[in-house]
Amino acid sequence: MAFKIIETKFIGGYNFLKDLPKDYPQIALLGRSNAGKSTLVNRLCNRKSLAKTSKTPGRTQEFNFFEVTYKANDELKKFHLVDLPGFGFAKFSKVKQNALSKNIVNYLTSDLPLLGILLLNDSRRTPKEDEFAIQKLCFNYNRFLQIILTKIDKLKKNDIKKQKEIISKCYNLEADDVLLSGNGIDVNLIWNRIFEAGYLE
Ligand SMILES: Nc1nc2c(ncn2[C@@H]2O[C@H](COP(=O)(O)OP(=O)(O)O)[C@@H](O)[C@H]2O)c(=O)[nH]1
Ligand SMILES: [Mg+2]
Repeated sequence: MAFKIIETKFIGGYNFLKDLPKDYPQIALLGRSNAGKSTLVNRLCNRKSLAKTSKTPGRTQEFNFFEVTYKANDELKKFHLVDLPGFGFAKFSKVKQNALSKNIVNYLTSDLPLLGILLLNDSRRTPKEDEFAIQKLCFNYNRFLQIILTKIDKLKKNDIKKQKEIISKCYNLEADDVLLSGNGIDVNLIWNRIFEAGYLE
């Protein structure tokens, strides 16, 4: 489908599910703390610092909403990109970690207009229980799930294919099912996959 991103803007950060906007369809970025979620929001929106990135893991604890206006079939439409809090941040107390995971699970299983999840996986790490739990939830709740390997520029050329194969296998997927993100990687491949999935029209 032909589409064009017209405008992107930050709407707000929210702590409680009850406060989340529900006026437009949502696509959420999910992944371990420091996986590169906010960086990918900026790449997708072609902006330097729309979403705050950080070298210190565990900074984003809010649900950050970005409004994306796009043109498809000569019509202007909108959806929300949602930068979710990172999970599995070891420095948080167990109580805080549990509260954050609960918030994420409640969101994934809510009746909000959540069309799909981009699950970010650092390309140097294999997925663990948390990632598999999210994959299973998405399957059970019929949410479109796209795995994205991040920080590809940190890998040697020869290791990219290898990591793609190893990590996709962990998720029980084919190597080409997973997409890549990193400095110098064309972000349009991710946009294409989102629009191809047919949830946004
Ligand atoms: N080299 C490289 N660094 C990245 C990439 N994506 C994120 N980072 C860095 O990883 C750190 C965490 O990124 P951030 O987007 O804040 O992760 P988040 O916690 O998942 O939102 C920051 O220092 C980023 O600059 C990437 O594709 N390549
Ligand atoms: Mg972040």
